[in-house]
Amino acid sequence: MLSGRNYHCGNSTPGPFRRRFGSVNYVEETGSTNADLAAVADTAGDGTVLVTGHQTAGRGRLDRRWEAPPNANLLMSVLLRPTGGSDRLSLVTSTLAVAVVDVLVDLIGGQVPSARIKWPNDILLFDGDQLGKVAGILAELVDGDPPAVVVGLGLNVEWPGPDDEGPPDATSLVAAGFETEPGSLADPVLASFGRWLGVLEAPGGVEAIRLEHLARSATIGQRVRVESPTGMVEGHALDLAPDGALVVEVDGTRREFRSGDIVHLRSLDRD
Ligand code: BT5
Repeated sequence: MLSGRNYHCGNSTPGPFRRRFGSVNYVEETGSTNADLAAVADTAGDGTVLVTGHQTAGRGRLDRRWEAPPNANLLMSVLLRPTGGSDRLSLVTSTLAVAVVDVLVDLIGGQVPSARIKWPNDILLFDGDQLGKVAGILAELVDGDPPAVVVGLGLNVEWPGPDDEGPPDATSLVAAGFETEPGSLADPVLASFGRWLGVLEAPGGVEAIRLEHLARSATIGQRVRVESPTGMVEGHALDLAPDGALVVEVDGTRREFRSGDIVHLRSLDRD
């Protein structure tokens, strides 16, 4: 059982997609919302949501830390058992990234900055130049029959502000000039995520999400350095494979990367 109370995040988004998620559990503080949902994956239903005001052991990929002071940013995780086939599992990160970009585009309106996805799991803000990483996504597979995916989102709302020293290359909505609160973003994110999960799970959903990710990608078309478990290479980011892998042309050969970090070399060159 999840402890905590329900989180009142408004009813602004009626319709079937919002109902994909159960009640939104809220705890003031925890270690990691991803770890909490993974721990109850045996019994928790599809669409269980946990939001917290503060994580004492927020995690990124590869045991990295996800930082945020109390009550400044949106920190949430969702447990899912996607339908439509196991090929959907690896696309949950892309699906949430597409959903978050749409929420940010709505919030920002027609103005700069723009929000785009840096493969595989970052959301960046750009105003011509790169302003920084405004959100990170961590999807973790939990074994079981059927398996579950716990996907977590850290969205920088108030921190790091313009005068704060945050993690390298981090930015926030407030630093980019958008005064908003973490609590007001949970519901729009869930509504958007529910909508895009519906697309993922429908027939043709794998290709549909690939195309939506491509349309919001900051990475495709860039010269990139890929730091992967198999080493470091430089090349030209060409495409996304159906399972979300990054297709990079390296010395005339197409290679696919399913994990790793990338550096956008063109934006480095411009600095
Ligand atoms: C991520 O990892 O970007 C995934 C972050 C997922 C966080 C959410 S919060 C709710 C849920 N519960 C959890 O415990 N986690 C999820 P990665 O790509 O490995 O990036 C991690 C790196 O980003 C760190 O090593 C720092 O350099 C940097 N970083 C840490 N906190 C940051 C922040 N608030 N904003 C921007 N960058 C940050």
